[in-house]
Amino acid sequence: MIWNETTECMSRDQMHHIQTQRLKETVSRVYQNVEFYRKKMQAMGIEPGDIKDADDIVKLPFTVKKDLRDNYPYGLLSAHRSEIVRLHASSGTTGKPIVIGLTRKDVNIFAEIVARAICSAGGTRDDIVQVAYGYGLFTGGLGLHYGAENLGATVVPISGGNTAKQMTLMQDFGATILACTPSYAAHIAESLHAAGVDTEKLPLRIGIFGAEPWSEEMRHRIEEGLHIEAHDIYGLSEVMGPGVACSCSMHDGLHIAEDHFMPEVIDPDTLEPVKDGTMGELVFTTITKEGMPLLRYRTRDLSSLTHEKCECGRTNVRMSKIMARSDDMLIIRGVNVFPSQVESVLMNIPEATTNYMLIVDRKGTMDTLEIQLELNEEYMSDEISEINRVRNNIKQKVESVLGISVIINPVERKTIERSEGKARRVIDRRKI
Ligand code: DLL
Repeated sequence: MIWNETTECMSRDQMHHIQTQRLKETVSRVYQNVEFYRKKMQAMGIEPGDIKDADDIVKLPFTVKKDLRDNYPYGLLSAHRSEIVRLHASSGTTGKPIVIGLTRKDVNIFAEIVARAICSAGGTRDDIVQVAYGYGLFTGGLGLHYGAENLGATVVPISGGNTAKQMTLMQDFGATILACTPSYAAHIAESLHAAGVDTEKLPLRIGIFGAEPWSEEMRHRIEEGLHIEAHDIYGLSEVMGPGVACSCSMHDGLHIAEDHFMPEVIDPDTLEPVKDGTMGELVFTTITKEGMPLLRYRTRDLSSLTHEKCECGRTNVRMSKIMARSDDMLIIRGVNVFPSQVESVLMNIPEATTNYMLIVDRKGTMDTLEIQLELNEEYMSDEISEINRVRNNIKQKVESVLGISVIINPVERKTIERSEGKARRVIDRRKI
């Protein structure tokens, strides 16, 4: 089922027309109301009148996270404070948090795009949605909550954590959809199995997972563990929150709600847009937001776009699954390594559980990469030779993909920290 056929299945010409109109309105709005953008545009010698078509987006200035920090908390608001009905914030790893203000119209659009996303994942008003994303300043909990209510489904607003209660309520209330981070879904699956619950007998049928990178191989693991179909939902607080894009039944990329968020993919070095199919940095311009519209916001997420036809019937552009952020890249002995590459290999190895951690260190002048990994009990052996066989097999597979030597360290069960939200999969001791 498609939630909003008019906007999700329109022709490219119609979409272009709508985007042109909305982009012009947004540019005028921020030029008028936000000093930061007015100054930036003046410095570039452009005025709102120069934006005549959606393709003119390339003339506009970029926005980066630092701009949000520098204007903390209300500097980028484009609506009067009294028009703002909700604030969200994201702490990030360093410095001041960033704050996002939504007007009533923004909040309604947020609920619209999440309803679309749940629907494209196969959800209907008959579903019971267990929202195990964190509620609060994070957009995950409230985002899924209002989207599911808008769809007309039954929401269980349990928030993240308290896994024992998650398991009890999941069974008692008969949840059919689980919404949380993929790492938390893996943890819930593991906990259900450990408690002897037969997940095949649960009514749970769909997972709506996102907020962190996860490989296709991890998706299959979670699908097997929970006996569900798992979908990928993408978004970021600065742009709105979850629902900026979501996978459909084809599982071949994520449809972007491009009538609200115009995407571009750029080469992060030259800042020039790249062609469809080419990986680069994802950039969004919000074209309907009132509270805090952003022009050409650089997400740091790496993806590519495709306008190819999708069998699901939606015509909205698709972005490829985000496997990494440019800031996630580790440089180990001069070689670029993305943690997701390691995950893809590990999740194809039957002996590996979903619990792993990468530890990067420096011994003398030499970088080292250790992979701590919990192995499946059925493969755990007291025989040193058997553990060595498994370790060597994993080592060989990971090294052939990464091209650098790694240390595989099978650890005791339950030694690796479990995630209830966004997982931490890398410890880089070189920075400590
Ligand atoms: O994580 C919003 C969200 C909540 C998305 C729930 C999906 C589900 P932030 O905390 O601002 O917002 O973090 C945004 O998380 O720039 C990506 O790097 C990453 N991210 C979000 N969704 C995905 C995904 C929320 N499906 C940042 N795959 C983004 C990979 C994702 N990375």
